Formats: sequence, structure tokens, C-alpha cells
Amino acid sequence: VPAGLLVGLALVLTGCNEEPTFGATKGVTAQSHEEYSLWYGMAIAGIVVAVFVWLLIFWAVFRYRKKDDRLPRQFQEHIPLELAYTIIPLAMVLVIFGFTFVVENSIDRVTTKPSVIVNVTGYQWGWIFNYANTGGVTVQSAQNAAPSSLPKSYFSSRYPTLELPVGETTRFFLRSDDVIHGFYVHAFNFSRYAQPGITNEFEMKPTQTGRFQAQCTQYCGLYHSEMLFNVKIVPPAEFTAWLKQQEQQLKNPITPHHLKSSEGTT
Ligand SMILES: [Cu+2]
Repeated sequence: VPAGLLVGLALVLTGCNEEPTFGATKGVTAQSHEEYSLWYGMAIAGIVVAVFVWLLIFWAVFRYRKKDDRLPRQFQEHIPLELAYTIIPLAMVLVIFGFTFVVENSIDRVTTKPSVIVNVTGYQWGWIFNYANTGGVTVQSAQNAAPSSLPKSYFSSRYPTLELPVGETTRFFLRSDDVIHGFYVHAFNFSRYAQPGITNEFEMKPTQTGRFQAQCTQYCGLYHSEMLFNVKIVPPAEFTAWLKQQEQQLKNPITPHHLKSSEGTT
């Protein structure tokens, strides 16, 4: 019965087409897939527990409903039952803890030789993406852009594009210039604080190309809502070509460096 209910619920939740995702996304990095698997396992475990609890509730309601005015049998304690409902939930929590521990450590693990290194700096109110080992290739939010009340697009040229190669590992060094910001890419299933005085380090290995929206997730002041950016994942050859072109532009600047914003990134 629980298995049948599970399948039924899964079909209802998804409109019968595809595997249910329980409100999450698989994401587009190796790390996001791990995070998704953890979420998926927990959702299934939660449904199994919920179905079991509902069955117990309905069983008690129907089997022991009031039939006459006689008092039901009274008793004080039931040691085996009490042990069972203490030990079983404890074991379940330990299993969830174990899986979480393993997955989070795996996501936080950094390799010895990342292909790309990006220094990310959050500030009030924008982002700077500096590509290390390139002679200073930097992409950043449009300077002094008056916040706009128009409907926003993550992909507008006023917001910077973080370009990354697919299938290769990128190391991020995440910092803040002022207050705490949140580096969040929805398609990475990943968010991390940019904290003043602290450098947070992590890696991402994209598994598919495309453009994805991203933003600051820590309320950081008046124009927090302007801290949008986007991630563009491209084939490695295209990435290398883009980086070369950016380096070339740095050597022969057409515009003063301080006016260089995200225009050169498309
Ligand atoms: Cu912010």
C-alpha cells in the first residue's frame, strides 16, 4: 500500500510526465547533482514517514472510535513501544545526518589543480569577477548605474556575466569589500556568504552549457536588489577564446579601465 501511494503521489506531483523533483532542480554542475540527490532521498524518506503516520492515524481513528460508553482498557506504560518510537526516529535522524555529512563534505572538497580560478568580490552593490592567472581579466557590475524600477532581467548588460567552461573545474575565492553578501546561483543549488575579512573557497564543475540567473541572497542595504548577475557556461574552446580576447582588450584598452563594465562579455 505505501509503495502504491508513493507512486500515485509522485504522479500527481509531476503531472505524470517526468521524475518528480519535489520543488528542487537537478542543477547544471556536478556539485548541484549531489545536492539534488540528497534532497531527493530526504523527500522520499519524508513521504514514507508521512504515509506511515497517516496510516497509523486513520487506523486509530477508525479501529478505536467510540462505540459505547464503556471506558477503554487503561494502562500506564509500554516499554517495547516506547523504546521503538525513541530508537527508530533517532536512527532515521542519524542516517539523514550521515548522508548530509558525506554530501556536504564532497561539495566543499577542492581539487589540487582547478582549470580556472575566479576571485569573486561582493560589494555594495555589485560583483567583481576577476580571472586569476590572466593578467587581470575582470568583469564587473555597471558602475554608478542608477537603480531602475523597470522590470529586471538578470541578463541585461548592466549586470555582469560570470563566464565558465563546461566540464572543467573552476575554483572560486569569495570575498566581500564591505558587508555580508550572498553568492547564489540557482542552477548550482548553491549559496555561500561573501564575508568581510574572510575568504570562502569552493569549486564548481559545470555539466552543461547555457545561461543562468544569479543574485545576492543576503539583504545588504538599499540597492541589494541590484546585485544580480548571470552565469554563462560555454565549451572550453569558446571560453579560452573569450579570455584571450579580454586579455587583448586589456593590453590595448579602448575605454578607460574604470569605465569597463560587463559590455565586453557578450
Ligand atoms: Cu549584497
